[in-house]
Amino acid sequence: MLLTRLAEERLVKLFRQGQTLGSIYRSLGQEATACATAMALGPEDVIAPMIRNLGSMFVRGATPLEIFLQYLGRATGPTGGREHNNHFGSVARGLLAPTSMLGALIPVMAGVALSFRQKGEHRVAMTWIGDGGSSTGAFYEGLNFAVVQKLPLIVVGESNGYAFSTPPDRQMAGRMSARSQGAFTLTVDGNDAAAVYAAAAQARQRCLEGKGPAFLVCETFRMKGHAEHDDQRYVDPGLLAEWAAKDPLPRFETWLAHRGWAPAPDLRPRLEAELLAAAETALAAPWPDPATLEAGVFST
Ligand SMILES: Cc1ncc(C[n+]2csc(CCOP(=O)(O)OP(=O)(O)O)c2C)c(N)n1
Ligand SMILES: [Mg+2]
Repeated sequence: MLLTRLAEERLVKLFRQGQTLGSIYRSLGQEATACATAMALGPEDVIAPMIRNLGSMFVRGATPLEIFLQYLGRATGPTGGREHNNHFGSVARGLLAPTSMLGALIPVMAGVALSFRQKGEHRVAMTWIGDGGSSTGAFYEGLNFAVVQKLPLIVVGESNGYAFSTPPDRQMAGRMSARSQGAFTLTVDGNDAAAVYAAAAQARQRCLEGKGPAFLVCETFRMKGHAEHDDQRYVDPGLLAEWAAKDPLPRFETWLAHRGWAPAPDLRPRLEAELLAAAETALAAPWPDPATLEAGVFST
């Protein structure tokens, strides 16, 4: 979670310097919903994150250098400069590329889960969806199919108070958990990493027992605007203060401390130094050669 937070802070600096292609979509305050859910999976499971789930990519082994190369559009990045932000996958890591189309990953991951069952493999598929994204047709189709087919699919719902500048009650009827299509549904405090982990582990266990998909709704809050270019002037500052007090990072530190555990004292400076070095390497990396523009482009 700390790596995610600091990596995004570094990305914001690169954005302000005009170095990134496109904007930065922070997960500030929501790190537990991406990290603790992905942590509950086995290495054989497959995830498909969304833009605010960078933390889950780190859990699966993506490196800060890959992320920075990708955001800077460099030739040595995962997509060779053909895509930006976190839109890249890695089959070896069980990581499908995020996509911009809200909801589209749910039928895709229902298909992945179906393939696991058809091949008799004990694996689960996990993806995430925002409260706004849960109003799309693809969300309903995908979840409905998974419920009917009893597929090993976990959909993590991030109920974070906004979809762009739209509060959920202006976009959808009822609470997010009411849109479960009959899937086993758990609603958890999304800023409590230990609770999110426990709920995700329970959902995974049910999937492996053939009991069908789970919809894991995490109550959290988007602490920044939709992206760096959005100053979130439409958000009540009182709400931000309320949720700042529920920041998942210090809460998890407290949870650890109660058990006699503590992060290594040099964790933050070590991560900051690692991220700075990765950013400098990425800034020095080459741009794609225009002569390769058509590589990987197909025509029918
Ligand atoms: C199908 C579709 N409709 C609209 C958009 C444009 N869009 C991108 S992000 C976003 C808001 C998403 O809100 P939410 O699902 O709550 O996720 P959050 O940004 O809060 O994490 C919208 C409307 C899109 N990418 N895909
Ligand atoms: Mg939202």
